[in-house]
Amino acid sequence: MRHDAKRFALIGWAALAALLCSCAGAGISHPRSSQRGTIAAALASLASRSAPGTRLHVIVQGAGASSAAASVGRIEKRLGRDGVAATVRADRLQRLSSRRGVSLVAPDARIAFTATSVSAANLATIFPGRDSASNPWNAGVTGEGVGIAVIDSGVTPSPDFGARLVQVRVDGQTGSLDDTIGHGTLVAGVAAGKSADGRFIGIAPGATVYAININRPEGVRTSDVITALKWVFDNAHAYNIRVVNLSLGETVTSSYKESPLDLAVERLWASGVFVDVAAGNRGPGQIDYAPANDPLALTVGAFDTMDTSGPGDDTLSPWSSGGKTTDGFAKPELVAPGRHIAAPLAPASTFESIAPAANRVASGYVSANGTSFAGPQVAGAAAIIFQAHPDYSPDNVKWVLLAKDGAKPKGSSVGALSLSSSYNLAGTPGRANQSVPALVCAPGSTCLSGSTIASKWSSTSWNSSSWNSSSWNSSSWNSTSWNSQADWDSSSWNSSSWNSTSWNSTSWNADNSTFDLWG
Ligand SMILES: [Ca+2]
Repeated sequence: MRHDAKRFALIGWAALAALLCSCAGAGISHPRSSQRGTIAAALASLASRSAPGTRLHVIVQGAGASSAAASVGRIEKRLGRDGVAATVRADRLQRLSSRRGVSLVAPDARIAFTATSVSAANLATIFPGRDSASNPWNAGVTGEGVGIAVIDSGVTPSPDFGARLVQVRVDGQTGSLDDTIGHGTLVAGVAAGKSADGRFIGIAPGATVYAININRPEGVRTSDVITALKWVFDNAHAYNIRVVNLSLGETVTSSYKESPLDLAVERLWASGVFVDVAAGNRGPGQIDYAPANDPLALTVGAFDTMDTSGPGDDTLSPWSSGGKTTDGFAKPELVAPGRHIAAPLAPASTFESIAPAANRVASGYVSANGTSFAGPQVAGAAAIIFQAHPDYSPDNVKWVLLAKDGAKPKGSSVGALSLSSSYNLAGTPGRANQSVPALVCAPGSTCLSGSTIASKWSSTSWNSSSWNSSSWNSSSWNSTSWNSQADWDSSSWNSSSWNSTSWNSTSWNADNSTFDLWG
């Protein structure tokens, strides 16, 4: 798989953290010497854009890092037993990664230490205040250093994201990665945008957005989403992507036990990545659509703030999907504001051409409705919690968001996102999902069958080099509950048999018009 990360920031952190873990003796398994080391996507991209003789600053990891860096490049700094910082010519990067004992070559990126100052004083929007995001902002916690993968219609670069936006190119993807629909840019803005004037700020305005554009001329399919999820799986641990936002859903119902998309979501979850999913805009009783039907993921419904900042008049949006899944799980677990949510409007996009004048709240900004825009508020909240608590597992984050939720809006059976109380939890968090029969469990853990949870995750494994594409297909991921689908190998990821789900481009439009996206 080839990746293209146009921009990167803070990428050095993950590699550095991995090395520090190595020094402390945490378990890092080294690939066999016959295996080729990985070149981090951002570094491969940088090298492809560099002249052959350009000296690149890299971090080399693995038991043979030191000798490899010394012979192919120049060692600049030793970083413990199994790693060095080095400079190497761009045209020798492949040679370096192929050397015996090299597991990873990552960029030795520039780190910005400038504190992100975010103020809620000039906000033109209600939702960040309703979510109490200013509480962590005031403490300087904005999601900085945490990656949020936005699997959507792409995100168009703008000053609101600046260098915090990485446009991901997955294998076989050609052409512009910009957002020609407008949906993904809105979603990313709600999660992590920040306008220069401070009027439009997402929940985690310091987080890095990894935008994976799954919009396809022939229509979007389940396999496109799974391909994107696998990219996250392969790269999450290198770039510290802790959160995935999915403001999308299949158009056919399913049990999570027979959903390849839910299986992919659960693989990510067990690897340490939190996944939030928009509930959908089909209304009550319409919740059996993957991935909103997955019991591990946190499903987010929408309520109406009634355009007032006080919670007293807040009411569940009638189109917000909810109910009990065919597998018996109540969804959504949490609600967030989902009407009149303002965020950046992608230039030259479909939304730009169809947005009514009344929704154009400022030049370059539009307000929209839908659970699509409630979900990314939870994604931003999760990024903030992960910055404050990098040792939390996805089960911990889900627990803290649910255990410390806010009052229920009228008509809602579940509470509203309350970032302040979740962020300020004192003591040890509990774990969500403990009685859920998950589809997968983390490699190396005991996956209990039948009626108990799979995902046993520990923070020491986050930086392990064992997280790679081969472990995505590891047989140890398969719980006994998944025996009906025995043939999980790499060839099945692109199987045409998965393309029967009619996840097509019109569903974007239906999602927008039928459900009052602009109303
Ligand atoms: Ca209100």
